[in-house]
This record gives sequence, structure tokens and C-alpha cells, in this order.
Amino acid sequence: MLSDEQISQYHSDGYVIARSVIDDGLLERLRVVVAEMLNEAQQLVDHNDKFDLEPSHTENAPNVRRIKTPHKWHSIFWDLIQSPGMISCLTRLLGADVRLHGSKLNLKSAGDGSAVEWHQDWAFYPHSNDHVLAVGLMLDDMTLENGPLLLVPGSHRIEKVWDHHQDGHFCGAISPSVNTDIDFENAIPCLGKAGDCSFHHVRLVHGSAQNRSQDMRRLMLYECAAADAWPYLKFSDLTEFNSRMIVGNPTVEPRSENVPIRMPFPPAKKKGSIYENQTILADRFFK
Ligand SMILES: O=C(O)CCC(=O)C(=O)O
Repeated sequence: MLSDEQISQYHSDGYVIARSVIDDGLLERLRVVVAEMLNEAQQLVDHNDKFDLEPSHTENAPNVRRIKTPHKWHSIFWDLIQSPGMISCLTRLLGADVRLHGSKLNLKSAGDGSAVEWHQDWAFYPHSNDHVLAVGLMLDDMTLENGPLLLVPGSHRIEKVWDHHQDGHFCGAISPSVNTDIDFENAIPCLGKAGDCSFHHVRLVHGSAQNRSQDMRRLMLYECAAADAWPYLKFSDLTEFNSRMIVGNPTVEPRSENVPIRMPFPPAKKKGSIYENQTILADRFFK
């Protein structure tokens, strides 16, 4: 699925896009499952452990911006990440043994979907080494208008965790006016067709603007790690940890590398999701 040239691009730019990783049949099944899941949010009045809601959400006009940890709710999310095309890409990028760290399905409703401020995923989930990436499976075509991922090429190679704090608390976002060393203006939009997948390095600076199109934008994100990249946070149970192996074998011998770490503490004042965390950022890039 990925050529040698694409693997080199991943290492130098910090991302790569693989085309047609998921076929139309599986994609259509996924869309049906997602629609069924969203029906459950009809009567919700507040975020819960499954759904994160847009500020405009009401009981009668549901507007969900994230399905949290979808792999816990339906087996199709495992079918996708363990499909042959995905396994081929993941093992080329991370090695033979790959574990799922987490997952989320981000939805941006037509003309209204929330922006995500600039951040590095690494600021949320540092590991013992940085053989960690996020897969972005496009459920819809990604266009300049509908708020695609925006990636700052090469930012993962700077070997730095930018400050994601505001007023002394983690807020999950990088202040654009303070961190003028990041080339936000030359960020690359991650465009593609439904079924295409982006793979971005865990330290790559990225964000995304509001959805200004007339259609919903759905992006399924899987956080994947080499099995020997052990998380500094949220480890509790070895059986559960190992049950998230996507391919290959688990290990109790972490590979420890000299990687920059900045812990997300003191914790965010607004907890729940990145959207909530980021509301306390004083200067927002995506107005
Ligand atoms: O949905 C998006 O466009 C960006 C999401 C993202 O970067 C995240 O949830 O960490």
C-alpha cells in the first residue's frame, strides 16, 4: 500500500496519505453503523462517555462532534484497523507489532463543525519512544472547505513538545502568538477521497478549521503505537492493554528512547475532550 518513497516522505514530512485503503463495501457498512450510533444521541442533554456534543446541540437538534473510543462500542472499528490495507501500512511504518492506544470519530456538521486548535498528540499521550502515529480514515471526501486536517510538515523532527498550557493548566492547544517558531501558514491540508487514510507522526503539529461546506465531514482517528512504546499515562491493566494489539505480539520490555516529554499536568480545567480542553486557550488561531 505504501511505496518506499511514501515511507521516506512519512519520515521527513511526518505524514503520508495512502489512497483507497478501505473499499466501498466496508466504508458503506461503517457509515450505516455511525448513523445508528448517532441516533442514540437524540435525547442527550450533555456530553457522556460515548458522545461529545457541539455547543449548538439540543435534544431536538442533535449535533455530535465526536464519538469517543468507537472501538469499544462496535466491532466494525476493529475490522477496519485490522483490514489488510491498514495492517500493511501500519507494519511498514511502526514494525511488526502494533497496539491500539485509542480511537475517536470526529464529526464536523455542515457549516458548523468545531475547529481543532494546533496541537501535538504527543502532548496528550507521551510514550517511552515515539514510534506512535495517528491514522485518519476519511469517511467523506476531504476538501479545502470542509475542515480537513492541516499538518505542519517536518514539525515532528524539531524534537520539541511545545507548551500546551494556559494559565498553568494543560489546555491541549499551542498558543499561536507565543509560539511564533511554528510555520502555521505553510501547513498542508490533508485532502483525499473517502476510503483514503492519512498517517501522521505523534509529534507532528496539526489542527483543523471549521467546516464551511454544506456537507458533514467525518474522520475516524486511530492512535497506534509500536508494541514496545509504553504510555506514560493511563496504564492500568495488562490484559486490557494487550487486548488492544492490532497485529503481532505484545511485550513487557519497553524500548526507552531519548525523546522530549512534557507532561499534561496540572490537568485541563475543562475535561472531557480536546474540544473542551481547548476552550481556555486565550488566543485562538481558528476564529
Ligand atoms: O478532526 C480533526 O480535524 C482534527 C482532530 C485532531 O487532531 C484530534 O482530535 O486530535
